[in-house]
Amino acid sequence: MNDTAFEAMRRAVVDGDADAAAAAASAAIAAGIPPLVAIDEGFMPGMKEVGAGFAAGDLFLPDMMLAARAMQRALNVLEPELQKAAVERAVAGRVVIGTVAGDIHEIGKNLVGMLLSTSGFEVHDLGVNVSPERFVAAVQEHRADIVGLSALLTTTMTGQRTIIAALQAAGLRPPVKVMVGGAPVTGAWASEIGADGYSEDAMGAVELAKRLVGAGEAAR
Ligand code: B12
Repeated sequence: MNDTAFEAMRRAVVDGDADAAAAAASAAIAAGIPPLVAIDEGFMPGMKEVGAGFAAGDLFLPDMMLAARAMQRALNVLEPELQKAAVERAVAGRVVIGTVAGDIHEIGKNLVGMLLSTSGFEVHDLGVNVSPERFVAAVQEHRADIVGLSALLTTTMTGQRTIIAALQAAGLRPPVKVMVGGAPVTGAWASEIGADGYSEDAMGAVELAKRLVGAGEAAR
């Protein structure tokens, strides 16, 4: 039964059909499928397929745009379910998150922000195409514990290094921790640029953020 539901989710993203994606997300909720399972096993495979099709030259930019719109609609439907799972608790930490300059990919960043927020973090999402100066100003304004930097392009991931340097130059590092992510980002890259951590997905990002806040407190 779930296989049919996951297939409908995958199909909706591949077809770039936002209405079908929203309907598949609602159906998942009605069937009691946990939202994160729907995302990982239903919608994400569709997104990966579209990315691979684009890389192979079988799909084009408009296909990726429609797929992204469909996935975002599904996330919007699932978000209240994720919120329901959240419990009221003291703020776990303050996070400033954004996609680096030159990069407009936002779905992964949105998902990470959403899960951090349902896990008790105060999240300030700066959006996409964010300059190093804006990151620095937001960290100061919100007294952030952690900065999350998303980059989906091999050409923009170098922006993560620039932002770390800008935070350093502003005298914010340490204590502010930096976590990085996005499809081309790896643990090795995170170490190379002096980030405090990397995660390949949103659940991992939450665990990482908790660890980083714990480490920050221990050092104080
Ligand atoms: C959708 C999409 C788009 C959409 C984005 C729309 C939107 N509103 O976000 C549009 C159409 C705009 C787009 C444009 C382009 N794209 Co595009 N896109 C994609 C696609 C298909 C899916 C990305 C996505 O949303 N995935 C779903 C989310 C949930 O996954 P995610 O982003 O990876 O995020 C997860 C993790 O990475 C991690 N994570 C993400 N951020 C963070 C941050 C932190 C702090 C942490 C800890 C973790 C973390 O957690 C997330 C949740 O699990 C990918 C293919 C792929 N496999 O990634 C190509 C892809 C990223 N795009 C690609 C390219 C080439 C482009 C363009 C240059 C195309 C062009 N010729 O114009 C432009 C660039 C535009 C720009 N300047 O940014 C290439 C990149 C190649 C490369 N190595 O650099 C890819 C890999 C496709 C491919 N296989 O060729 N794209």
